[in-house]
This record gives sequence, structure tokens and C-alpha cells, in this order.
Amino acid sequence: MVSVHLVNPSDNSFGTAVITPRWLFVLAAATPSAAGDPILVDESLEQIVPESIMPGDIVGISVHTGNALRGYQVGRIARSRGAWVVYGGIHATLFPEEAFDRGEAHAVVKGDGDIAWGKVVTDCLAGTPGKIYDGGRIDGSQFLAARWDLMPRDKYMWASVQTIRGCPKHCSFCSVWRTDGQQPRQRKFQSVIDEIVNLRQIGFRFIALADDNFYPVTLTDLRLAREQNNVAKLEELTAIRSERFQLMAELAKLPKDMVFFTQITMEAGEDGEYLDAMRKANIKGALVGVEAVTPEGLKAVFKDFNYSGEALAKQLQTFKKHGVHVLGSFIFGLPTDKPATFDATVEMALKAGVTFAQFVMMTPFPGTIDFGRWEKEQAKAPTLVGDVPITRYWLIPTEVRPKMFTPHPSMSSGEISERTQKVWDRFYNWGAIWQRSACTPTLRARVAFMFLSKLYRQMYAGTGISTDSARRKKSKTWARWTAKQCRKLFQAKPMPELRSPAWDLAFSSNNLRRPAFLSAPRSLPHPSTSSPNPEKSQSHKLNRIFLVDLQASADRPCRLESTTVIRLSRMPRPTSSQARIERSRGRSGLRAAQGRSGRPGSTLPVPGAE
Ligand code: B12
Ligand code: SF4
Repeated sequence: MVSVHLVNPSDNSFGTAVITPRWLFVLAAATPSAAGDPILVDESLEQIVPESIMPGDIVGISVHTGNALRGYQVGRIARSRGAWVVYGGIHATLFPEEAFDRGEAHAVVKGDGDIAWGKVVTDCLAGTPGKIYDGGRIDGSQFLAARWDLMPRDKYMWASVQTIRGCPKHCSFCSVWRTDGQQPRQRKFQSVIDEIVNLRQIGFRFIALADDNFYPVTLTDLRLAREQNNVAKLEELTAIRSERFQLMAELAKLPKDMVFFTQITMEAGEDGEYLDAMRKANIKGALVGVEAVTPEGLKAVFKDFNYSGEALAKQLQTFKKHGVHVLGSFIFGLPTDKPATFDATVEMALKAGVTFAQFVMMTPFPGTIDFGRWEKEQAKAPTLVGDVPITRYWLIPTEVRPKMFTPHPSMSSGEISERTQKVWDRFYNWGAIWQRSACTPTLRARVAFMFLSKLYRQMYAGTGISTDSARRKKSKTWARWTAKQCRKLFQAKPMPELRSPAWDLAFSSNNLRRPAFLSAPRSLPHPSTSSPNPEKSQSHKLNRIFLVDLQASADRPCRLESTTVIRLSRMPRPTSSQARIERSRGRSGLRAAQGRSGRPGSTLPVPGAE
């Protein structure tokens, strides 16, 4: 039997990671049952073991710009082991040809993988993969729930759950609105809640809502639609907004110890009702893209909907007043920045009372307006590092890769980098952190806050900002140790008895794809011992029918039929042994049907063997 491997490439392995790379667990859910459970490798924990890849295996690799080079290396290793190599993720979406040239790809998936991955795997199993699969931008109702049952439990501090994709804004340094689109695509809130319940069952109470922008409809958007008498637009916006409130109302019903964190635009600061709903929903913090503290700076990045000066401090304080902590994100190296901007920025961050802050240097990420501009400039007189044009900086070996920042009219990258470091040091000195940690309720939480602040600062030094390898190595050792301690602070007692509400209506939709309950936590009690009441017994029967139905269709990607699935989320999960037996029955049946005899002497199609 072939194996599917999904690899999250990274040059830096810390043994413990802060946030789960969500794509890994979503693609696991998208893997057709015919291929069995995929093997997940997150290289931010440990590097891949090449010997684990066998001829005929399928290796899916996700690349963003920062890890593309390592991703291509993994692809070459996989291909040399005789595997099918498939790339996806934002960078592969933008530069599919690169994955073929540098990463020895057999295939590339552009855009969303939730549906396309199933097709790729099926084609690889048949020995006939296509080259480019266009996953496009699928509807929110088709977003898959992640397979958390495949996650190593003791490695991550926060899990990540997506509730919406896309962002209506068009900031010049950001590619999200171009790749994910400007039309917000909301996931069904029932599916989101199911997944979160699943995570809380297994002991995760800290969850990052991995959304591009948690506030897709602003009060200004609504006012403009009203003023323009645009009834259709107003209805659309109102529907999106009310679904957001529905989601938050359901989040509010979850165990009170849950903590959510998301990303949001500053405009939410005008919307007290929204912030209050967030607080009730236990969304305790949000990354707010402040970017610049001056009007010129904001204009330069097409973000003039943000506030500057005193109004900015007030706007950020409003979040806190409503109980939502802010992780302020600031960019240095804007064309309008001067040496004085650095101090002004950190003072604003301190004055605005943001709980965390990140100070990033303007980087030209592909797919952005800034990148396009820079590439055009460079075309006139290309700069090369070795034989690589600087506009393909991610292909320059890491040892010689210059720190890649957008050129500035009056300051060198070195100067900007040095000044940025000082800003980090000032914001994260022990005294400043101790003061900020007063926002936590207990001593334990205060200690956690202090550790997390330092870890956050240090991890940045390890992955992007520090310039010399000695410092990088030192910070890696430190981060490894601290990350381990921090993880313990985030751990929660599992709640296997927790259940989602019954979502009768939502699950009668034919659009529904693999729900969270399939990601059965192994430790759940057997239905017969855990549910004496008649309503639950009825659910057990439905659950069995449902499992049988899945086995019958084991050779095609899982799709549920509405008639089988009533009151789905109340159904208890099968025990581990039950699940294993049922799965292996499904698989061995399939192997027999296809004449496959397992690894040695397997008749499976192997890349290059045709
Ligand atoms: C949550 C998030 C984070 C979190 C969590 C990261 C993590 N561990 O997962 C945090 C805050 C830590 C973070 C950090 C950073 N992030 Co970030 N992040 C995001 C965000 C908002 C969502 C990512 C996510 O989980 N999406 C949900 C999953 C399910 O979607 P997905 O990853 O897109 O995967 C789908 C498809 O792409 C495809 N797919 C993906 N991989 C594969 C593989 C195969 C084989 C196939 C077939 C398909 C496939 O299928 C998936 C399902 O549809 C994205 C924005 C975005 N829209 O992508 C930015 C984004 C990925 N981040 C970005 C950046 C720049 C960063 C940082 C460098 C920021 C910084 N300055 O430090 C760091 C880098 C961290 C690192 N070393 O990885 C950029 C990347 C740009 C680029 N060209 O590479 C993005 C696109 C945002 C932006 N503004 O442009 N990030
Ligand atoms: S930076 Fe944020 S607000 Fe701007 S386009 Fe990207 S996701 Fe949207």
C-alpha cells in the first residue's frame, strides 16, 4: 500500500511549535480514504526522514515564499526516492513553474486544496497525474474541517481553525486579497464549532482563528451601501455580518476556559457591538495591522482607512476597553519612514497599550503591488546574487541570502534592520513586559505572559530578523527550551465528554463535506457505556449506518448524503479499536480489488516507471 506524506518544510526545527500549520490537517482530511491516513511531517518540529519515503508514495509539499527553497529540497529528495511529488500553497500558486524547475514537481495545485487534493491523489494512484490542478477559490461551505486526530498532541501550543477566507481591502504589501480574493468566503459556523469542540475534547483551549480578516464588513461599508441605495449589496453585507454574530454567539457557549485569537482591521474599533460579541466569544486578542503611525505612511501602503496620531492610540485603546487585547503589527521601511519614525512608533505602541507588538521590515512578497513595482524597477538594471536575480531572493541559498527588504530612498537595509532591533528590544524589555503582564488574572497567567512575550520576540530573531548565524543558533536553543515550557502552560485537561449542539439544518445541505466528528479523538468512550439516554442511543444507530456507508464508498473522496445524517454532531465517536477495524476492513477490501499487495513487489504505478 502506498503512503501519502504531507510535508510542511522548514529549515528551523524547534521540537515544539506555537501554532499548528493548518493546511497539513486540512489536506489530511482531503486525502481520499483509498490512500489511507497520510503521514504528516511538520519540519518546524523535526526534519523529514528520507528513508520513510518509498517508491510510488505521494508527497504533498506546501510552500510559502519563506520556505520555498527548503520545500524544493524536500521535493527533490522525495523524487529521488521514487515518489510522486506535488506542490501547493501560496508560493506554488504564484510560481507553479518554479516547483517544476527547482522542486522536481510532478504536479502543482494552484489555489485551494480542499477539493483538488483528492483528485491529485486519485490520479497519482492511477499513475496518471496531471501537471496543473486549479483548485480555485471554493465556496466557504466547502472548506474542510481539519483532521486533528492525526496531530501529535504534545507538540503545539495553539491549534488553528479558519472561519473565513479573503479580504475586501487591498493593502500594497499584502497578497491575500489577490490570492484569496476580496470576496469574503465564510465557513459554516456549525462546522467551525464542531472542529473547535473536537479540539477542546483533546485538550486544546487556545485556538488561533487563522483568518485573513475577522471583520469583513465594516460599519462604513453598510453606511455606503445604504447611502447608495444599493439594496442587493446591503443585503449581502448584512447577511455576512449576521453570520459573524451567529458564529460568535456559538463560540460564547463553549467552555469558558477557551481562548481565541484572530486577525482584524482597526475599523472594528468603531464597532462596539462587534467587539463586545468578540469578548463574549472569548476572542481575547487580535492582530491589528497598524502598519504606520503617520498619515503619509498609511497612504503609501493603501491603508488610509487606518487612524494615525492620537486617534490611533484611542482606537487601539477601544479594543482593550471592550476586552480584546491587541497585537499591534507595525512595518518599518516604508518610503515615508525617517530615523525619527522608529522612536515615534514604539512610543505609540506603548501609549496605545497594545499587549503585544511585532515590528516587521517591509518585505516585497510576491503577488503584492509593492513586489510588482519593485520587479519593474529591477527589470531596468537587474541585481544578481550569484546567478539569481534579487527579485527571486527566496531562491538564494540561506547562507548567502541578503536580508530581503524593499529598498528605501534614504536608509540602507542595515540601518533599518538595526533600528528595528532596538524597537523590539525596547518594547520587550523585562520592565515593559512586567507592566503589561498586569492584565492577566493570576500569577500563573502572568508567568505565562512573560514567557510568551520573550518567546515571541526570540522566535522572530530566530526566523527572520537576526543577521548573524551565532545569534540565530543561540536564539534557537533558547527558543527550543522556552517553547517546551510554554507549551505546558497552554495545555488543558481533555474534555472527551464535550459535544456540539445538534445542527439539524446545516447538515441537511448536500454541500457538506467531511465533518469534524470523523477526526475522532482516540480516547472517547464507547457509545454503549457513555449514553444511557434514549435520544443518544438513537444517535448511535445513525452513527453505525453512517460508518457502513463510508466504507461502501471508500474509493472516492468522502461526501455525505443528507438523508443519512440527521443530528450528526450529537453522534458519539467510535472507539479507537472500532475505528481501526472498520478502516482496515475498508482498506484491505480496496487493496484486493486493485490487485495491490503492499510495499514489497507492489504493482502500484511508480513515477518514472512507465
Ligand atoms: C494564520 C497565518 C499565520 C499564523 C500561523 C502560521 C502557521 N503556523 O500556520 C502566523 C501568525 C504564525 C503567521 C506567521 C507568518 N506569516 Co502568515 N498567514 C496566516 C494566514 C492568515 C492563514 C494561513 C492559514 O492557516 N490558512 C488556512 C489554510 C487551510 O489555508 P492555506 O494555508 O492557504 O492552504 C490551502 C491552500 O493554499 C492549499 N494548500 C496549501 N498547502 C498545500 C500543499 C499541497 C500539496 C496542496 C495540494 C495544496 C496546498 O490548500 C489549503 C486548503 O485549501 C495566511 C493568509 C492566507 N490567506 O494564506 C498568512 C500568510 C501565509 N502569512 C504570510 C507571512 C508573510 C507570514 C510571516 C512571514 C509573517 C512575518 N512577517 O513574520 C510569518 C511566517 C511564519 C512561518 N515561518 O511560517 C503570508 C505569506 C506570503 C508569501 N508569499 O509567502 C500570508 C499569505 C499573509 C500575507 N499577508 O500575505 N501566519
Ligand atoms: S493586510 Fe490585512 S487588511 Fe490589508 S489586504 Fe491583507 S489581509 Fe486585508
